Amino acid sequence: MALLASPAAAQTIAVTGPEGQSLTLSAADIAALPRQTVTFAGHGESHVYEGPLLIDVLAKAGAPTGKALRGPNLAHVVLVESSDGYKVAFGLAESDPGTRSNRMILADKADGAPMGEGQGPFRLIVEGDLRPARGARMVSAIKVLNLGDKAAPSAPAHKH
Ligand SMILES: Nc1nc2c(c(=O)[nH]1)N[C@H]1C(S)=C(S)[C@@H](COP(=O)(O)O)O[C@H]1N2
Ligand SMILES: [Mo]
Repeated sequence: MALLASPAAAQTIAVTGPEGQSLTLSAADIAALPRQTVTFAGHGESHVYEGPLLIDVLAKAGAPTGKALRGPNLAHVVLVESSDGYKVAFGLAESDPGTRSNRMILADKADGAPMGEGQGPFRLIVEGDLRPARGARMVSAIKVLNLGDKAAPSAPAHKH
């Protein structure tokens, strides 16, 4: 069964930081981060998902985290993109465990096993969501964008 033998570990996620930093994370990079376990119920089924906090992944690309998530940094947003073109956006602070008790994780396992084609290898899980729509399957890229950049007072107006 050649299809079933395709190794999930061969797949990667492209992460882009707010200052344009970009890196490619492998399944091993994701697996090496501190792990969380989140139970999520959707469509009447409950599953146990496992993986790092999304913000720990974003920190690798220079996203502000922890106490830095205040003031102008609250203008940062996250765009999660999947290989089927699905896109989910939210404020960066929503993924900060110091801001909200409901966690966002980048799951690489469901019910103790890697997720198969159509779901994995990486899936966003938003703890506490009442429907699974934000649970992006097949995540392929994550971008952190600073929407505050355009209004930055340090950028002088160009007069012509
Ligand atoms: N990549 C991707 N993720 C997605 C979707 C999608 O179309 N593409 N649909 C979302 C919606 S609307 C739902 S209800 C759930 C369904 O996930 P499930 O098949 O695990 O129940 O996936 C979410 N994640
Ligand atoms: Mo849905």
